[in-house]
Amino acid sequence: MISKAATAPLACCLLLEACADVQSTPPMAALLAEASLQNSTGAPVGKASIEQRGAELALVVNVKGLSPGPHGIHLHTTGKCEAPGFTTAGGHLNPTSHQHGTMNPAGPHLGDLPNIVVTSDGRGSLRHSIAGSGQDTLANLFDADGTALVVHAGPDDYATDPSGNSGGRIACGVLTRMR
Ligand SMILES: [Cu+2]
Ligand SMILES: [Zn+2]
Repeated sequence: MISKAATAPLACCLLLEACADVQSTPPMAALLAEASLQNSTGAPVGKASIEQRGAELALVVNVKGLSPGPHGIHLHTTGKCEAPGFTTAGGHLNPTSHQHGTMNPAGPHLGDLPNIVVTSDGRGSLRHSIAGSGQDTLANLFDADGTALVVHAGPDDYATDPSGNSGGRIACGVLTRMR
């Protein structure tokens, strides 16, 4: 027969374990911002969003109707997308005055992202954690002139300043803050 004294620590232990499980469940993702991407003729080619999960800010991108292969994609300094060239979006978001690219010893820009890979059906997706602490990054993303997400014709080499030699701008979307 098991005494009460022996079962009590067991029950206590189970209870603690249950609590630990609850605490280790990731917090709910909150939708912070959205962007609708358009190509050089103004046609819709996908969507992007920024989700906050605890201290993590994640950029989620889904594109369609683009040419297959890897494409450079970045956060640019100005939330203005004027087709066809999208030069109104400015350069890469770069509040710390670094050079371009994760493989550049003097890089990267805050706005630098891994290439988005488009498959033969013209679709591609990307999920990437944006560097830096949540509050600083939010302040940089949603400054007075906003931020745009820009997709390029070719792949980013992650090293060549100022834009990774990724070619022309083929799609653009303005990030709009939701909350
Ligand atoms: Cu770019
Ligand atoms: Zn860059």
